[in-house]
Amino acid sequence: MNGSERTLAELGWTDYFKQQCTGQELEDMLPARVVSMHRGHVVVSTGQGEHLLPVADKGILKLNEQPAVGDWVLLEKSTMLPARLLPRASVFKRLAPGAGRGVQPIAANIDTVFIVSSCTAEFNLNRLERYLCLALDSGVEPVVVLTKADLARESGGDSPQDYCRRAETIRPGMPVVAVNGHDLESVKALEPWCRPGQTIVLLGSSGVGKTTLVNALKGKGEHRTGHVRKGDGKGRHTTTRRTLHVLSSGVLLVDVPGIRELQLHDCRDGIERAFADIVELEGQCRFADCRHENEPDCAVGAALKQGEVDPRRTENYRKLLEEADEGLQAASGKQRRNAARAAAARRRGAGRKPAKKRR
Ligand SMILES: Nc1nc2c(ncn2[C@@H]2O[C@H](COP(=O)(O)OP(=O)(O)OP(=O)(O)O)[C@@H](O)[C@H]2O)c(=O)[nH]1
Ligand SMILES: [Mg+2]
Ligand SMILES: [Zn+2]
Repeated sequence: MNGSERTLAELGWTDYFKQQCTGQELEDMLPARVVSMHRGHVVVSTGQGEHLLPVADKGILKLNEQPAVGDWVLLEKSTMLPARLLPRASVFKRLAPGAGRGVQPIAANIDTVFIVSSCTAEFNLNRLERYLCLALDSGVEPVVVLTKADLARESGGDSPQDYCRRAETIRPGMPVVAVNGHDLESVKALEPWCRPGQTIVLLGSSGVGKTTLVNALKGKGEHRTGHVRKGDGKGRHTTTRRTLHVLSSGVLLVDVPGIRELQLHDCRDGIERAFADIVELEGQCRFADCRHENEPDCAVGAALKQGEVDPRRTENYRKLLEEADEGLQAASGKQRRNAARAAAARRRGAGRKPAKKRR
């Protein structure tokens, strides 16, 4: 945050959040948005100023849930202590790395996700699909932003347009934009999504140029970025905490440190959306537990033979499903039950058939 005053609407407050509050709460409490997370505290903004809320051993003081950047909390006007975290319109989660392996919220109440990759050797369709599943699981449509368009020709001879065309194959109709993060004119291509009050999260590997993009969208270079290493086009890891930036244009950007190990949690819904064509074919296989290897009447196998589906996508779909199932098992018993219950409720809500047996 720049320190200047904002209205709640400028911070992304909408009727969706207001409707979650009782009349009494609207009188006695102040809504505040989580703008950054630190080791011992979180920083929230009411628009009039920023407040530091200490984090207790288990979650923030009294709060019902662990907050994430972008969350809205209600602060008691008399004490300025947090009372309640408001239900989220959307949340991006991942399986926490290392021991414990709980599901960790990355950012909340997001309108658009920029999946950031680059026109360099880092570009990888399987990785883009991984982010796509995560985005679709939270119900938010992604935009793929390919940075370092100026370096495209250096690493392999493909043009930025070639990179865009390859990225477009992972989801028909998904916007894909190539930019040079150092060129403010080029970054203007992202304006259609950067509307006032809209919250955008930037997800992508370390060094792809997320912070550089935030700076370019701000129109100035005030946040530290790393240097591109010669040879592999990678940058050095510099962003160390998730931060919500409120730009003068009114857009809210969440810069996330490069996610080295983006492990899928139980985002089976997102995977099924990202690979809807393959899921549909699977429904036509003779056996419900078909592995699409050599089984008779295998619709996926037939489509592969006809060249109608990409073998890489089919293989990545299978791998991501397996990983999500492992993620589900790795999460603690309570989280596992909650995730399964929420997924079942979502499926019921969408009027869909029950999920097929897990393989
Ligand atoms: N040539 C070129 N360099 C870029 C571009 N975008 C970013 N860079 C450089 O790439 C390096 C890494 O950029 P950052 O913005 O720090 O990357 P990041 O994604 O924020 O990285 P983390 O904070 O580690 O997640 C920096 O040296 C940038 O100057 C671009 O479009 N073209
Ligand atoms: Mg960064
Ligand atoms: Zn099959």
